[in-house]
Amino acid sequence: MITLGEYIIKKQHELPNASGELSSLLGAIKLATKVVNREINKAGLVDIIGSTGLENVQGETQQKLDLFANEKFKAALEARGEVCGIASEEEDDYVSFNSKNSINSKYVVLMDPLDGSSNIDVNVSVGTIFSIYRRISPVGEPATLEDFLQPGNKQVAAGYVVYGSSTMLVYTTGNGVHGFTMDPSLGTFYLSHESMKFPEDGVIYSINEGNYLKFPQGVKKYLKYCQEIDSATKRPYTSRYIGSLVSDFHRNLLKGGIYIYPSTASAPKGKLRLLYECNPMAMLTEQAGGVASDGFKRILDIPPTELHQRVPFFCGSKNMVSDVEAMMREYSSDEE
Ligand code: P6P
Repeated sequence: MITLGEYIIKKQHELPNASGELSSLLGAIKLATKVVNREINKAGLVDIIGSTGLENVQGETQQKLDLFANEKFKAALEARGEVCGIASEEEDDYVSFNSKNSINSKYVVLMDPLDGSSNIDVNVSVGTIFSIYRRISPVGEPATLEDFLQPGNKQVAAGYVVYGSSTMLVYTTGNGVHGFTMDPSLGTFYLSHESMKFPEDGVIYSINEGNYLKFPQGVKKYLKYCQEIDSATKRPYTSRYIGSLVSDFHRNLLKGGIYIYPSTASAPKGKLRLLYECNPMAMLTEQAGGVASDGFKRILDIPPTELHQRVPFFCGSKNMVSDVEAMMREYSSDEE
């Protein structure tokens, strides 16, 4: 049984310019995860469920736990002094850390501190998503917007925490995807899933079919393909969607499957955010042998233009993504 901290140190030599800062940064995320996990596990007993009555920059109602999680991750990252700034779903703009330690650090973190948080009140799994880049702006100066508007292929690390039947932290530094399960009696993460891989094929599809009438033609065709009866290709597939990206992703990573949040007539760019949802999940996907695209092109190559920009998101088992991409191409002319 090796702990997350021991594993990070053991693998540190594999990191580019391995000087310990990234290891320390991952340690700060681990610490904040434990604090957030404790509150989530007793959410029904304390005044922390429900909404704040406030809205984030996306116009979405902020849950009390959204803000709690955001503050805990922000504080842990600033205190550790390895990060010069963060961007978050819960922050209108990026936040530059200007303490002496932080301003001289090399990294920035982008995060969705509590994804799927509307599920908290009904006791359904939620998650944290994080993405780590090396800063572009000069060390010793405040972080700038360009530090955060980097394409996903520049990430040095990415990961998620799933607060489910057990609490797991899954991350990559570009050398495979590794999962750690928390022992709640000790509050310690232990390696439980080393070198996680997306099965090339799967029989699970995750999408909000309530939006069917608003989907692009290629997605409609793919859904009908999933539902056809053909034992040779193990169809009909199984529909599994719980409204929490991290949980749907995690199940599909373990069992094989595809997660789709496409553009719709009412949301032409889709719903998920490129910088702190799609890019980190895409890095994990590719490191696990899967594919992540916007239906046409690689997520990690999309050049960001703004912090909270949205993109359509197709990710998971490579043969499943390949199938839907073929239908997206075949029917894309119908949409023009
Ligand atoms: P819908 C949660 O708000 C989230 O960002 C993802 O975690 C989840 O998969 C999706 O949105 C759910 O969106 O429109 O289906 O409720």
